[in-house]
Amino acid sequence: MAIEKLLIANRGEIALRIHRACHEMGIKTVAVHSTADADAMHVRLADEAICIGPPAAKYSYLNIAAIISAAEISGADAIHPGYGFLSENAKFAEIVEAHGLAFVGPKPEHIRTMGDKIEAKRTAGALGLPLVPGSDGAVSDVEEARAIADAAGYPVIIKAASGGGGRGMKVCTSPDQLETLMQQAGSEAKAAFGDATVYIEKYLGNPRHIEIQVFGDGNGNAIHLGERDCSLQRRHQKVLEEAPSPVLSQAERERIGGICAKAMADMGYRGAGTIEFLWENGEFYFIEMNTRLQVEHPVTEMITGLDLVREQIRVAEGKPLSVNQEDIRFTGHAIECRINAEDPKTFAPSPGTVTSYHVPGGMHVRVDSGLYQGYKVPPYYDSMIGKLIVYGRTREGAIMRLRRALEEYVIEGMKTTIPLHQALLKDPEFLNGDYTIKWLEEWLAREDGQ
Ligand code: MV4
Repeated sequence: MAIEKLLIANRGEIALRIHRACHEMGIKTVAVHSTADADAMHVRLADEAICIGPPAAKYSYLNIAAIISAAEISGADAIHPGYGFLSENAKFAEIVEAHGLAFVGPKPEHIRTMGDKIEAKRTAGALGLPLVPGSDGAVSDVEEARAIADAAGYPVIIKAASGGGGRGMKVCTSPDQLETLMQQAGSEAKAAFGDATVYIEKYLGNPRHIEIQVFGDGNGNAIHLGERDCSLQRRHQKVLEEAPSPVLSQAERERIGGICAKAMADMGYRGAGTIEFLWENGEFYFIEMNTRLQVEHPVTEMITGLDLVREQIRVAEGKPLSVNQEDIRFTGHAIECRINAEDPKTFAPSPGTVTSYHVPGGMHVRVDSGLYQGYKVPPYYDSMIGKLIVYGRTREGAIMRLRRALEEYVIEGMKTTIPLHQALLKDPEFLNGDYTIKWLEEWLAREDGQ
């Protein structure tokens, strides 16, 4: 099935990213937007635009009936969900397909499986991915929990089956806290997700977060596109990502990548996916899989030369992947800075009108952003207003280029996290690639004290 018109069920920079891939493929686009986004760049560029509701996402970007209606009225034959919003909603994917539309994403059953963290872990284990030691599934009984924790060794972490993004986790350092923390985790999970189910893992104290980009054609063929190091996070929000990871050798990349690609081939996975691991002392431990295109996908695009959105659309059309594993070469180094409309010290949101604007350019510099002079950043959504991605032949070269690009970047009318990135790029430990998931928050606390 050839896609001729695609509806973009998202907003901001990713909506623009999807629009660009479509127009490069000769595909017409339909933007759907809330009343707050009528002036967005992707709405202006799209071939058609349909207002689907008020600012609150619940009534617009999460409004399945309104989005399906917009697809029917405009005659779109596919829907791309982007990231966030409905991108990992299995029910939405089913409804899209039931209306005879192509869902630019994985099969609904795979979205559902990976959305349940216990099912995801069981599936990953059966497919041969290395797991964090811990419970085999849900744990409800305290005696069972004790036996599992004793076997894994303290500290352990209690996680919500319906959790993710770091919500509903409890670290337990000794047996006498186990019962209390299990109950707390269970009731917090119930309140947050409507599901009290929890499971237990050995707690890794100081790992890196390394994720593998995978791609499947839905017919048993799959490839990996290497890793991204996303260890630099604050409160489970990524701040800066890079590819390749400063700690992996080509042999280690091929080994874990090969395991992931084989797993995706065996399950008949379709589209883009990211397999998240914690990495400690040279070992990978699966934690979760994301069944969507991720914010940080451009760093992978820069080191592989592959257009991931184009590839997603191709497989949604039923075409094979445009490349084989042997065609993929990892060249150079890419780094992405997430630019948020936030105070760079307190991280308080800072929406406003862009009064002065200049984006960096030049060789190997990419800016994915819907901003323009005069644009008013609405206060209702995520504070990320753009991404600056640079490429260099080496990590050092990429860092030099990133400093130069950040120097050129002018966004006036609101506070942004540009100064935070400039400070980070001076830190000797960052420059050495010497950081873990705890490093950024400790660095911020130190910076705060100075
Ligand atoms: C862990 C962990 C340590 N040990 N699991 C946080 C979000 C969710 N995706 C999984 N998370 C973690 N799981 C075990 N067994 C530490 C974290 C974690 C973390 C992971 C990735 C990136 C940043 C993080 C920040 C705090 C905790």
